[in-house]
Amino acid sequence: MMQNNGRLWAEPNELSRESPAEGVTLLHGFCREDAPQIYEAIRQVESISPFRQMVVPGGHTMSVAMTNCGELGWTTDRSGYRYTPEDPMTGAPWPAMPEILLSLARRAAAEGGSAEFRPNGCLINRYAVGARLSLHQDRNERDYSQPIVSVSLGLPATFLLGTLRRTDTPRRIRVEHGDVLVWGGPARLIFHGIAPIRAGHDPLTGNYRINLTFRHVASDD
Ligand code: MD6
Ligand code: FE
Repeated sequence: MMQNNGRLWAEPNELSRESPAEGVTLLHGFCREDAPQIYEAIRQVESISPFRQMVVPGGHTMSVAMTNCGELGWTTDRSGYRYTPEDPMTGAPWPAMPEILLSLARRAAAEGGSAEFRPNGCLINRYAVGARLSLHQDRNERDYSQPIVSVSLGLPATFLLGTLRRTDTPRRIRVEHGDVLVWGGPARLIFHGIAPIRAGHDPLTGNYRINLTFRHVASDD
């Protein structure tokens, strides 16, 4: 491991941990070994609730394709953002969260200091080359006491790490295949996004980046 400007640079295939901001832990390579089985679980989910490009309230179609697993799934359409127990595309409940995903999320949260993480929703994002996610806050969960665990697979990306103010220039953090970000506490509501994905090929996912974000969503009852 080498020091470079105070940042730890991991050798390829080495595990390392960084804290790019208070409340954010980057576990580099945390799920790289399990990635094939994780990806297989995503394929199962996608066979029930396919990836689709959703429309935001302003009328624009997102470049990122999304699906969900778990009790509650995040969706958007012309009328707004919300969590629902059913997939609006199929009318059926979102697929259950596969055990391998639940266990990964809980182990990563514990590494990031949250031993009691109980995710009940997982948003799955699929980025083709050129797809991006503009700066946003994750605030539809209504319970901000638990972290978000965010898993990156396939093509690398530049994660835009902002602050609590939308107008601050975000920092750029590279996230790669097998990396896991644990995100909570003082960072829970910071603005963030993903810069346009650059062309490439990944042996597992082909021409895509896949991201899983596990959350605890407060239910209505
Ligand atoms: C992505 N992630 O990495 C999108 N949100 O594709 C997110 O929007 C995100 O990674 C909250 C916490 C962690 C995240
Ligand atoms: Fe987000």
